[in-house]
Amino acid sequence: MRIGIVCYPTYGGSGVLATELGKALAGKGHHVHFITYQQPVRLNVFVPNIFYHEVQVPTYPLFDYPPYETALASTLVDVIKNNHLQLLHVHYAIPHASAAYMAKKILEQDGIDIPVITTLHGTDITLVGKDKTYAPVVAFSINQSDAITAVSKNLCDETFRTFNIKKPIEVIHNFVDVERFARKPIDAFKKVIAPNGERVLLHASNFRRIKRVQDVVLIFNEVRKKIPSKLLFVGDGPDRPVAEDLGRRLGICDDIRFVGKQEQMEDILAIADLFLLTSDYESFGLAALEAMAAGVPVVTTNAGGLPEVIEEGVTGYMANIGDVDTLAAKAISILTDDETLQQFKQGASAHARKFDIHNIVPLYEALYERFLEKAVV
Ligand code: GMT
Repeated sequence: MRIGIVCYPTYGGSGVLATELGKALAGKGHHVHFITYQQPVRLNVFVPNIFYHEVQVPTYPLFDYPPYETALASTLVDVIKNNHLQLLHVHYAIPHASAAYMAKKILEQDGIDIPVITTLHGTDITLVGKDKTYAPVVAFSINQSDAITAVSKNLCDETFRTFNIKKPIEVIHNFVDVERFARKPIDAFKKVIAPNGERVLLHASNFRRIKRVQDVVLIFNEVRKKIPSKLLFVGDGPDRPVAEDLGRRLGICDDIRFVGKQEQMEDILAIADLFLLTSDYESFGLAALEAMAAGVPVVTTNAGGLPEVIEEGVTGYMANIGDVDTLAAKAISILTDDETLQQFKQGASAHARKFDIHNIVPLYEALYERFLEKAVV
């Protein structure tokens, strides 16, 4: 198949998922064309049947806001036509679903019918998408998609609750390449982070308000009172100063390390003992799944789709949003003795296999195949 993928190229989960999907499809022999404004961060390999088309957004003194959506739609028309793409898969509704709709309509004039699949990832529905400045366009363009998928049952339900969607939404859970994440720890790295064999707690995100990174610091503060431990923050974003300030105020910043945006998550996860995710909402929580695949138990809120990913008492524990005391107590119960920690580590990696790339990618392929006969070859 010749497939176009549109996504955000940044560190966010939707871009990661879209890129990993494209790489997996290419590995199965499909031709995959990424169309976005920057090389996706996880697209860091050369593969002959992966193509990258950069969307250029020319500026003009008149534009306070260069029209990315128009540039994307025009690039889509060009790429689809000249590479004879058979299907377009867009990740994150805003503005990808509406740009895809525009491209589809333009191509119709040339007798080209390109099926559009829109995958909803979370905040495109639950936060940004439902803002009334975007909502009518989001609802319309989702409804115009030939197929809609959501990364969790929770997100599917939220979408129906939020918008008047007139089509079925298929749930295809996010996936992880379990083999890739099952790494041995790099001893030298572990020694730098935890020189005296302390437990390593980890949080990775884009530090947006929704992640409640202050709760991560508060949980860590409780854990380190009982268990020698270090906290590693991966990623960056608006609330990083919030976490830093709180760490300073609590006098624990010597035990907290911010390592910024990192590509080699598997190496970082390999030295971790516990992953913390304290979000107000997660449609799925891909970061938690990647942690589990690396054999790292998770303590998370029970928000959104997280209960679809975490097996309570086996891969870790969940508690209510903001219930720092319970989350800390759960973390301590996992980390106190080696035997318990080992059990949770095994539970986490075993459960992650249910979401292995080899189980989920065929679901997307089967969905694509349903539209193949419609596509222009
Ligand atoms: O979590 C983020 O802030 C990034 C965001 C994105 O759109 O890139 O992630 C969303 O999509 C991921 C992949 O499907 C999900 O695993 C995340 O749970 C979801 N984030 C939210 O719902 C807040």
